[in-house]
Formats: sequence, C-alpha cells, structure tokens
Amino acid sequence: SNIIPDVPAPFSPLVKLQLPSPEEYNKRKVALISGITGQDGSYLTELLLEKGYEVHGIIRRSSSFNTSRLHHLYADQHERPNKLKLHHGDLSDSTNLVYIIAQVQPTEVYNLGAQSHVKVSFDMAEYTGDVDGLGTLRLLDAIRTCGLEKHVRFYQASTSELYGKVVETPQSETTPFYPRSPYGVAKLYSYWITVNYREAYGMFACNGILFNHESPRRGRTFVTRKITRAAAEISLGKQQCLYLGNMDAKRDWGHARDYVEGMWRMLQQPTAEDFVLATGETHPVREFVEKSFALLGMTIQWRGSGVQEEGVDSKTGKVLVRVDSQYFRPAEVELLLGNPAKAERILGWKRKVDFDSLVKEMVEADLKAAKSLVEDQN
Ligand code: NDP
Ligand code: GDR
Repeated sequence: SNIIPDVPAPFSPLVKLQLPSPEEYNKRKVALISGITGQDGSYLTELLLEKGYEVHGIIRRSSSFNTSRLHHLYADQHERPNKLKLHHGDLSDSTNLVYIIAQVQPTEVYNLGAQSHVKVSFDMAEYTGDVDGLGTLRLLDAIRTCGLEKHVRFYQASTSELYGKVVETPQSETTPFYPRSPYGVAKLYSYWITVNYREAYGMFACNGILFNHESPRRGRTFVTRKITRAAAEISLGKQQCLYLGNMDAKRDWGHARDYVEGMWRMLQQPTAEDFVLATGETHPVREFVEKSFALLGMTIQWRGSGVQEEGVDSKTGKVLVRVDSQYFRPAEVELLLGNPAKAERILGWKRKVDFDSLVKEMVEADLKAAKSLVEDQN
C-alpha cells in the first residue's frame, strides 16, 4: 500500500498573493528575464516587446554602466512610460527574487542570468556553482514561495557545455551529459532541478540546450567577438597581433537573434519539454579566424605548431595571430555539433543566419565601431 498518501508540497505559499485562476492570470503577457543585460537578454527583450509583452528585467548593481545593450530599448519612465522595467537583483539573493516575483507576477520567466564564461569558471568555481547552479533553484523556489508554480512558464538557459567530452555526435536531447568545467557542472544541476520541479510540482519548466550563439553584442572575451574585434583593429593599424588559446576546438555557432526566438517558442507549447537549438554544422576556431581576416583583405597562412604556431599575413609577412597558453583551459570541450531535429519538428524552429553571414555581420559591426573610435580620437 501507499505509505505516503497525498504528499503535500513541502511548503505552502509563504507570500499570499490574491491570484485569479491560471487561465485568467495568463491573459496578461508579462515576462521576467534574469540576465537581461547580457547578449541574449537584449535580443529576447526586443522580441518580447515586439510581441506586446510587458518585460521586466533583473539587473545587478554595478559601479560601472552595465545596461548598454538595452540602451536603445529603455526609456526613462518619468519621461515616457514604456513596457520595459528594470529591477535591481541577483541570483544569489533569495529574498530579493521572492520580492521581484511577487511584485511583477510574471506569466513567463526566462532564467538567462549566469557567470557564463567557461574559462572564468575554473578560477571562480564556487561562485559559478552558486549563481549558475543554486541561482536556478532560488528562482524556481521564489516562484513557488509566491504560489505561482501553476501560473508561470519557466525557461532555463541550459547549454551544449553539458555534453562536454564527446560521447556521440551529433548531440541531441538523448545524448548523455559529461560536463568538463565548473560552469558545465553548475549548469547540469540547473538542468536537473528544472526537470525535477516540472515532475515534482507540475511546473511548466523547460530546458533549452543551446549551442554557441554569437552576434555583434557578444561579450568581448568570448572567442568569436575577440577575433572579430581584433581583426577590425588590426586592419586599421590599431592593434598588432591577436593572442588565442586552442584554435583546434570546434563549435556549432549560430546567431543569438535566431536562438531567442527558439526560447520563446518553447514556452508557447502545450506541454513543457527540453529542446536542443543548434545549426547542425561545426567549425574550428581557426576557420573563424581565417574568415574574419579574409573579409578585411588579409589572408592568414599558418606556420609552426602547438604553442609556437603563428598566423602570418601572406602579403606582408607580419605575424597577426599567436598562441598564448594562458587561454588554454584545464579541461577542454573539443567538439560540439548539435542535432536540432526535435526543435525543427515540434517548434517549427530553424536557424536563419548561416556561419558565413554571422562572421560577416560581426566583422562589419566591429569595423564600424573601430572606425568611429578613430574618428572620435581625431
Ligand atoms: P552573457 O554573459 O552575455 O550575460 C549573462 C547575464 O547574466 C548578464 O546580464 C549578467 O549581468 C547576468 N548575471 C551574471 N551574474 C549574475 C548574478 N549573480 N545574478 C543575476 N544576473 C547575473 O550571457 P549570454 O547572454 O551569452 O547567455 C545567456 C545565458 O545562456 C547564460 O545563462 C549562458 O550561460 C547561457 N548560454 C549561452 C550560450 C551562448 O552561446 N551565448 C549558449 C548556451 C547557454 P551583468 O551584465 O551585470 O554581468
Ligand atoms: P565556450 O565559448 O567556451 O564554447 O562557451 P568561448 O567563445 O569562450 O570558447 C570557444 C572555444 O574557443 C577556444 N578559444 C578561446 N576562447 C576564448 N574565450 N578566448 C580565447 O582566447 C580562445 N582561444 C581559443 C576555447 O578554448 C573554446 O574551445 C560559450 C559560452 O557562451 C557559454 O556560456 C555557453 O554555455 C557555451 O558557449 C555554449
């Protein structure tokens, strides 16, 4: 016989909100985004505002300006009330998350906030575990604390870094995980706590297992943006050489704007499921370098090997690319190649921007930015 009949939820709502039924509640379109100031947060905000959502974002207090990616979307509420509202908060602060959820009463929550740099996660492993792992639990529990677990649709920013060491390719929703960094391990916790809360509490909670996606808004220390910025600066004589780590690593690179559309589609489905978003193509870092420089009229020829390897401009003989071992990782993810078949079939999602167009858009944006800086200085 069942010795644990009708197990109640471990706690009942601590914050007593006056709530209508989930159907009435969801007549509104109110999104809450953690990580709104990041690359994906800014594209997702654009998409949701276009779709008529009221968008709320959690921003961290910073001594320097950290909302530049939202600048074109945000208007001072005193001058022009708009549908984007920002709240100070942090994924390490549970009370603050409960307060924001109770205040905003979102219909959709996108958990994009994270210490998202894989190499940095080796230096700040505990912090990364706290924010990227436990932070997800805090947000899910904030929703439950407010009694909103049946009202809110939840998106978790899971990652191809969960696959880590190659077990099989292409990697799909059924490929076993083998993370290779504190970041990947923290995200593994978040992946499973999202699945667990879906199964335990009937929450509409999805994991998007997203392969690398880039754009002109990509953080400057990720390899693609580091390459396109350096190529632009070198072409204008403002930088001499680009220093990189492992150029043999292969990634499945798409455009961030395509991927945020996939996130939104996951939350519009009748049932919550987990989906891979990827292009189904993989390219080595070395190829990203070659294509970026070629767009600016420089043909890279490689010579030497290992840490002695150099990329030389075939016309001038100048060394434009060198290896610096400080960028190597203690454990590397050598190959990522995703299979987006499930997302294509169920979500009707497909990437629009191909590899060459992505590189071109990023190079052109960085060239424009570098030129305007030169003009400012003159
Ligand atoms: P970014 O690094 O550009 O943005 C990360 C965001 O998280 C920023 O808004 C950052 O704020 C915020 N953040 C960092 N720490 C905290 C914290 N303690 N509390 C609250 N917010 C915090 O990442 P992306 O936009 O590229 O990625 C979005 C999410 O998707 C991340 O979770 C990432 O791990 C994941 N992901 C990304 C992929 C990619 O290829 N881009 C692929 C798969 C998953 P601030 O601006 O103040 O630093
Ligand atoms: P990744 O992206 O680790 O895949 O994580 P990143 O661009 O940092 O590295 C990609 C590959 O390039 C190699 N590499 C270098 N990387 C950086 N950052 N800097 C260098 O100088 C350099 N030289 C070579 C790396 O070793 C690696 O193999 C990104 C993040 O957005 C995560 O948050 C996200 O989950 C995954 O993508 C999917």
